[in-house]
Amino acid sequence: MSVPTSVLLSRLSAAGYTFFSGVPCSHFADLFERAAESGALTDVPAANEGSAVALAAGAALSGQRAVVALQNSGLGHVVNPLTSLLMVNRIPVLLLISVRGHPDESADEPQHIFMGAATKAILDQLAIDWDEFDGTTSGLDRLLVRAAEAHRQEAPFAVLLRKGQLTPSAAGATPDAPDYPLSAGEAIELICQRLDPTTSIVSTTGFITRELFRIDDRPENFYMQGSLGHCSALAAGLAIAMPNRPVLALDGDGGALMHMGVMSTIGHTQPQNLIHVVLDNESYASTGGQASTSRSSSLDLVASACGYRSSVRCAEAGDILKAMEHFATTRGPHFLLCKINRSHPATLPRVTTRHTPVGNKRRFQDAMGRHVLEPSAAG
Ligand SMILES: Cc1ncc(C[n+]2csc(CCOP(=O)(O)OP(=O)(O)O)c2C)c(N)n1
Repeated sequence: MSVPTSVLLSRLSAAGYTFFSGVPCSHFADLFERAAESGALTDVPAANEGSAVALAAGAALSGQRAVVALQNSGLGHVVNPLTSLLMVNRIPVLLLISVRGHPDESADEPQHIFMGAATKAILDQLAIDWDEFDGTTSGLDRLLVRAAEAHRQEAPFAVLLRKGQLTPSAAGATPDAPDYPLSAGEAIELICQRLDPTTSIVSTTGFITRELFRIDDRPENFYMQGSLGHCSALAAGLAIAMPNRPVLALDGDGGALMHMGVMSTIGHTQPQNLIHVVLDNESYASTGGQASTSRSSSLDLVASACGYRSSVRCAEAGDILKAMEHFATTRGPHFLLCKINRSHPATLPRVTTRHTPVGNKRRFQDAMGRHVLEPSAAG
């Protein structure tokens, strides 16, 4: 059972909510697009879920009712502002949490298993009142009454949603797709063409990892599904620990924005063997193409300002090749911002069709000739 996004938004607005923030999940159908065009809600796109809660708390302090939509993977970002901001100051906010890896559903991708099993227990542990949405309009109304009661006690309330419980609204535009010439796949092919073959590639969550897997599934690839936003930090840790091995972080704009502070760490620590690539389609393509905020930011200038030794912005094949050739002969850290369009093949293979996460990790460590721990029999 499901309700159209438009019904959810009109019920939220009837219940007095005027402020909306969050980070998309593919289970939210067109919620973010419709919230952005809704005249009744102030829509504020957040770089990560913790910021979304703080933004909502700011609106709540002004007397507005605020909603934050997030995937349960974002609960990790949210625990700090939930506990040390909302709970301690008694600031009411409504959380709409899409539950990936729900224990009652068929198996989800591995990165969702632990959080899927722990979501309700975490909310219980934090003493946050919550309930599951049953996919009906009357069920939604009941939950909003419960949320209003919680808010009267100056407390947050969480609604847990499952896959398919929201259906896209018939009307409404999708955000403008950027019309840069290259797709993510084409940009990855060009980058791989000019790469030292020993380069360790760390790829970010979502379609970018699946594209790399489709194009060149090599042992030197570490597919980082999950932990969105931490791709460049993991790559930097590897580069710092293994200064003689070239390392490339294959990041997205959503992932890079999520923890942009790591760019300062990279500039500060100067791993000379690190190339940080951001494939910037100005959106979260993996969850449905919702707009990110990268269109109004210049990540290449951020990299320069943070102290990367070189930073290049490009959108054309020739410029990518030229930048990669320059990076191969000079000291890093290097930054490459590739402005790309949003197209992908109709079907993208999943890494899990060939590798378990642990299998991928072992193959990657073998390729580097490193085994930090003796592998156990499992996995
Ligand atoms: C903490 C967290 N929040 C949200 C998600 C859901 N999610 C998975 S991929 C993705 C989009 C990432 O966007 P970007 O880095 O720009 O790459 P693109 O999808 O555009 O290739 C999102 C929001 C997640 N996995 N983890």
